[in-house]
Formats: sequence, structure tokens, C-alpha cells
Amino acid sequence: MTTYAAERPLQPAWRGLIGFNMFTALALGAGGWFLGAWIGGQIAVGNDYLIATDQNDVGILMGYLFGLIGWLGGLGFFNYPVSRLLGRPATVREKESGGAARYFTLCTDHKVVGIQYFFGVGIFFFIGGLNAMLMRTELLRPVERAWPAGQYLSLMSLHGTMMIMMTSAFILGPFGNYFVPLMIGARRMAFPRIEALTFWLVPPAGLILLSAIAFGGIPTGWTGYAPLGTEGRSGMDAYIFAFMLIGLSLTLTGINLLTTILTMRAPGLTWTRLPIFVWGVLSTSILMALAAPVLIAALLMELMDRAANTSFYLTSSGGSPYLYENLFWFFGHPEVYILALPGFGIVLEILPVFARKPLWGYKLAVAGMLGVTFLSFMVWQHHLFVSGMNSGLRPFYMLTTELISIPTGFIFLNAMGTLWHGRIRFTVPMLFALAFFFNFLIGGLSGIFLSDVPSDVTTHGSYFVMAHFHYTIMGGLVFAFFAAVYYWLPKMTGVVLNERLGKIHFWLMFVFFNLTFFPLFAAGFLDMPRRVSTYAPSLQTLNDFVSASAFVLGSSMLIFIANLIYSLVFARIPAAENPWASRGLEWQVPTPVPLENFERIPIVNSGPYEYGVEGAPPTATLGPVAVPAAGS
Ligand code: HEM
Ligand SMILES: [Cu+2]
Repeated sequence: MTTYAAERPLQPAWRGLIGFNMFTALALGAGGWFLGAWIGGQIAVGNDYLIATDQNDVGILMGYLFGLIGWLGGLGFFNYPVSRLLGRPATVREKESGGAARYFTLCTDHKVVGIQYFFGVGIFFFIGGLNAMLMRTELLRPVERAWPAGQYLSLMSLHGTMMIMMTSAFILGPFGNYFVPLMIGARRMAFPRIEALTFWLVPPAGLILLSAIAFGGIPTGWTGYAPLGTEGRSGMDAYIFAFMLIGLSLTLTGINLLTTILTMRAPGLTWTRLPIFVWGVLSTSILMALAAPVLIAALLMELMDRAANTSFYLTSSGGSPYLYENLFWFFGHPEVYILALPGFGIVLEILPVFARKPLWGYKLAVAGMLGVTFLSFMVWQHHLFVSGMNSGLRPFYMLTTELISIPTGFIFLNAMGTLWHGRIRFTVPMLFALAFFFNFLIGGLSGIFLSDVPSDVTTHGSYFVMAHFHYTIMGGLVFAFFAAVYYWLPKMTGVVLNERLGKIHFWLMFVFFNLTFFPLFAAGFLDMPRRVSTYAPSLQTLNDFVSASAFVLGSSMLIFIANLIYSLVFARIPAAENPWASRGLEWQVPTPVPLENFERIPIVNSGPYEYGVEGAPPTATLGPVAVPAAGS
């Protein structure tokens, strides 16, 4: 049974600060850190394996753990379990009618969580972007200048880890949480409190990662390879703890979305009527639920090696760093599809709306997504081609990797079939969706060179790899993210984003993205190595060009932020209920979306892409239906 929080009486604004919210959480989190660090210090006394180093990993890790507990307690995550233990009745919803304060606390409304994700992840993504600007500043000169080698390495690791951590839920966090219930005709997610938890794990993960700066930095890049990961300074504890929190958040997000989609679809929403974005979310959720726990396990062992004197990854006492590489990439490869698949979902969702045609080859698209999901668990050793793997295994992993291009190719076929003879409207979301295909094609084609053993042996560890994965992640996922932003933000915020600023943002980002990263393929072939701040002097002109382009690329984000502030704070032009004339169920509800989403659960009549199809019924029946009288 559902119960609702009573409307609270009016009170002065400052009173809102007292209670279970983000500010209390920060205070308790900081207090917890000191308590934990002190307890850790007590534990460490007399353990000679710790005395041998000049740092106390136990203290730091206990600090993070207690800090996390304080943070979650301050947000009110323990109230409900405790009240259940005391025998109070079960409730589903929490703090859903709290005005703006909802956004700063544990709120179980999936729409609030979506917006929390949008801003929360956005802030850390921006910090990751600033790191990139600092690196490109250093790379203006072929010799060491602003940062000594070790600091550059740390900066690079912070950038890479922050970006991967934050973009793992870049689309599922804001848009999966906000729109999946609306698109499947549900009132909420299957596990609303867990949904809130998945978000509130992200800010501590970001802050803890940043704290690595204070503890000697991260020497390993985003992959945390042993034995360096075990031997590195305490900054590695920050890396491990933060990435584990993200692993936990991803696992829970996956399970929650999977359960929601499997069990809460409205009547009439058959598998062949499911919006393609929801299929993208479904396949991503499978990957999250199966791969992210492996990351947690791999990192937990590294943590134990550092703090509890175990030796899972230490050759000196019988462990194997090779084990780490295998476990890490067993997560890491599915992870790249955790990044890519939601992007496929978004662009295929958007193309039919702006081409005014049904999605071409719907079933092929579903098969493509599920094919990618399945195959992505069978390719991880392509990251180990040059790590001393049994060379007899190489052909197998080369084959499976190249096979993945087949289901991925389906997505491109869908796009071409949908665009063919369409009446295309070049709106901002459509431009971003089209750019996705352009960029991802280059990313995918360069990936073939890396899946092929002979060419991987020569390009591995060079800027070729760097260019490849920025084309897929930034050119793919980040462009798809902005397509979703411009497409859905009018529904989420109730106001229109400025179209002209949107177009300036798009063109700057598209042109300068390509100018930044395309030359890096050449830099790779010319042997510019990854992860170091120095390079051959002959490559300086190329690098200066890249850095200059990167700075313009970075500034295009400022135009987006300006647009956001201008449109949301100053202009506030109300958005129409269905501004793109979309058939999607999420556009058939009022703006702003009511707390309960639907007055009654809709009945779905047809698929969401039947644009221009003669006699297609409306997507769903939303109003009251006449119930036939008994006996008639
Ligand atoms: C303005 C945009 C960006 C620029 C200019 C940029 C630049 C760079 C540079 C210079 C490096 C280090 C290269 C090296 O020394 O090896 C790097 C590494 C990396 N970047 Fe970016 N980047 C950008 C955006 C992104 C985005 C959006 C993501 C992911 C969402 C991302 C993920 C990574 C990763 C995973 C690494 C590798 C870290 C490692 O080797 O461990 N970057 N980037
Ligand atoms: Cu891979």
C-alpha cells in the first residue's frame, strides 16, 4: 500500500537546512572521515607491514568508509530501515512534495532523481573537462613545462577516471530514471529508495576521487593496474574506494531498471511496442548488473593487498598482476558498451521523430543491441594482446571482437533506413543525433585496427588509442547525451532551450571535436606515446593545433551552460506539451509532469514510431475508458 508524506506547514527558509539533507550529510561525512581515520590509526599501530611505509592506508580507507556512512546517514538513508525494524508500516514514497528542497535530499520521485543526476554528474563532468584543458596546456610544448611528469600522470588519471565514472550513468542516470517509467506507463521505479541511493553514491565517489590530490595522486591511469596500483601512494586508496562506489551504484541501477522494465509495463505495451530507448536501457542494465560486481571484486582485492597485507596481485608472494588485468577488463569491456548502448537507444529514438517516418528495422535494432550485450562478455582479452597472453588465444579474441561490428552495423542500417526519403527537420537534437553516427563511424572503424592483432601491436600505447576511444566515448556518448538534453529537457524543466545558442553549441562542438581528435590518429602513427607529458619535438605543430582546437571545444561547453542559465533562469519560455510532435508516451502527459505521472495507468494501443502510417491509432489511451455495464 502507498502512503504519502503530509504537506508540511510553511516555515522560514533557513529551517529547511536542519534535518536530513545534503548539508547535514556533508557535515556528518566530514565528521565520519576524522573518526574513521582515527580508528584506522589505532588499528594500524604495531602492524609492521604498515610501519614500513610512510603512509597509513588503513586510516585513510577507514576514513572514507566512516565518511560514507555519515553522508548516507545525514541524507536519511538509515531512517527507513530503522523504522521498519521498530515495526512501523512499510511505505513506498519519501519527501516527494518538498518543493525545491527535494533536490537536496533522499527523494523517491524518479523525476527528481533524474534531475539530481543531470546536475550532479554534470558538475563532476565539468571538472573532468577542466583537467583535460590543463593537460592540453602542458602538451603545447614537447618538453616538461607546467607539471612534472608525475603530476601530469596524476592529472591524466584523474581526468580519465572522473570521465569514465561520471559518464557511466550519463544517460541512464538523468534520462533513464526520468523517462523509463513514463515511457512504459508506470508511476515509479521498482525500487524507489534504491534509485535514490544510486544517485547519492555519486557525489561521494566524485569527492573521494578528487581527494587523491591530497594523498600523492594516482599513477596508474583509469585502469588501476597492479602491481603499481598496490604500490602507489595513498591516492590509490581514493581511486579504489571511489570506483567501488560507482561500481555499486551501477549494479543497483542495472537491477532496478531491469526489474522495472520487466515487471511494470502498462497493459498493451508488448515487447515489440517497447520504445527503442527502453531496449537500449534494458541491454545496458544487463551489462551493469553482470559486469559492475566484477569491478567491485577486483578493486576489493587490490584494496586488501594495500591495507590488509594480502597478495592477490603481488607476484612476490604468489599472486598475479595478470589476474587483475583479466578481472578489470572483464568489467572494462562491457563498460565501454555501458557507455555506448544508451547512445544507440537515444539516437534511434530521436531519428524517427525528426524524419517523420517509422523506425526502419525495429527488430533488427533490438537484435543488434542484444547481440552487442551478449558478445561484449567474450572479447575482454583484446586489451591484453600485448600483455603476455597465451598467443594461441589471440585469434579467438580477434574474431569475437571483429564480430561485434556486425550487431553494431545493424544500428547504422536502422539509421540509414529511417533517414531514407524522410522529411528531415534539422533541429538541435537531430543535429546531435546525426553527428553521433558520423563520429561513431570513425571511432568504430579505428577500432578495427585495434582488434586486429598485428596492427594493435604497433598502435597500442600510442595516441591512436587515445583518438579511438575519444571518438567513441566523446563523439558517441557525449553527443548522444546532448541530443537527449535538447530533446527532453523541455519536458523535464517545462521551459524551452534557446535554439540559436543550441545551434552555436552544436557546430562549435562538432567541428572542434573533430579538429581536436582526428589529428591524434596521425600523432599515434607517428609514435606519440600515451600518458607522458613529453613527445618528439617534430610533433609540436600538430599538438599545438590540437590544443588550440581543444580550447575551443572546451568553450563550447560554456555556451551550453550559458544557454541553460539563460533559458532556465531568465527567459523561461514555457514549453509546449509535445513540442516535437512525438508519438512517444512520455510526451502525452502534461508539462510539468504530475507527481503520479498518469491519472490512471494508460493502455497502450500501438508502437511509438508509426509516423505517417495510415490509420495508426494514438500510442495510448490515457483518459478514462468506458467500462461496459455488468451483463452487457
Ligand atoms: C575537451 C574534451 C577532451 C579533451 C581535450 C581530452 C583530452 C585528453 C588527454 C590529453 C588525455 C591524456 C592523453 C595521455 O597523455 O595519454 C586524455 C585521456 C583520457 N580521456 Fe580525455 N579528453 C576530453 C574529453 C574526454 C571525455 C568526454 C571522456 C570520457 C567521457 C574522456 C576520457 C578519457 C580517458 C578514459 C582517458 C585515458 C586515461 C588513461 O589513459 O588512463 N576524455 N584525454
Ligand atoms: Cu574492449
